[in-house]
Amino acid sequence: MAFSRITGTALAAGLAVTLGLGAASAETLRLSHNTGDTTTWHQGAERFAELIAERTDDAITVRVFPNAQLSGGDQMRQAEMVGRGALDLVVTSAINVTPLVPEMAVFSLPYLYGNYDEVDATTQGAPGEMLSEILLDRGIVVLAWGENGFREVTNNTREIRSPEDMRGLNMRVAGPMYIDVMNELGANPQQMQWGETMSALQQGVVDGQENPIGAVIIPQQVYEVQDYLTAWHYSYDPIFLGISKEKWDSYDAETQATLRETAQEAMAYQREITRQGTAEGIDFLREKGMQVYEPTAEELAAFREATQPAFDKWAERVGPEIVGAFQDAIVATK
Ligand code: X2X
Repeated sequence: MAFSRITGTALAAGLAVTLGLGAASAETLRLSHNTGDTTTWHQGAERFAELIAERTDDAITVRVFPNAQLSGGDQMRQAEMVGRGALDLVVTSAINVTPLVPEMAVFSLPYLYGNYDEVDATTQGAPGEMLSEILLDRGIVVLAWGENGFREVTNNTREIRSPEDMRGLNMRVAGPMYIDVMNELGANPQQMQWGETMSALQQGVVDGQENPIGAVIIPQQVYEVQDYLTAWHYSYDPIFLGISKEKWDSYDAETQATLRETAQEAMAYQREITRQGTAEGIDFLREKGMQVYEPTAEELAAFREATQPAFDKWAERVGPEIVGAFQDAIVATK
């Protein structure tokens, strides 16, 4: 008798939890991102989780899932899942969204940006808003823009100083625009999940890859499996913290404001630690035994020229209105 009473109580308590009948009607949102738990993406997401729990008295808590595990390891699928409400929150980079929203390629057009001021004039200004509006049409509310960073090339075959040095290298790339860029350079690009890239590099399935120093190369220890890095700054990649529109619309204006402000703060922190890690990164990588090459202005101009056809092709896909808005904002910083 006593046994069944206890069982009954436990069952009732279990049911209350399952149905979300707790006093504070707390909810846990799932946040997916597609890098490991050592990256600045993860740190930014965790900062958001900490602050949002604090500011809502645990009414909203966020659980962060790294390595695209909620989308079966498919980093491109996350945005689409958030768009239809199958995921609550996402932190991902622009290139991952280009299959769903080709306009997102604007940020990563080869050699669009020369420095961080130019980046900030777009991601933190009206040009970024243009992309946020397009994402909203796909069911994703962008809460804040963060940073993956300027993507630098690494490989195990030779030091890269000129476009010719890229010829014949088997390169892992993240997304469709980089396939075109690598083809222009005479390399053999292969699109691959980030989650499969480290072992592909280790086993020599590919010779090289490209990623930002502070956000990915250092925290994911790419230097352990790659000998050469060239800081060619060929393409910038922002990240964003987004929430499904379905979830967003379920909140009142005050909760929405808290979510937005908190995301802005978390991504500002994420940009700061990413830039810091990048600034200290080249020395660190040399200490770890990597051969790091920093091209001259002339050498950079040669890479820019060689990748111009990919710029033109993707600028056309993005459309002149958006590309023009980005270029105007960049010129205005000079
Ligand atoms: O897959 C990559 O290279 C990464 C982690 O940088 C992106 O998500 C684009």
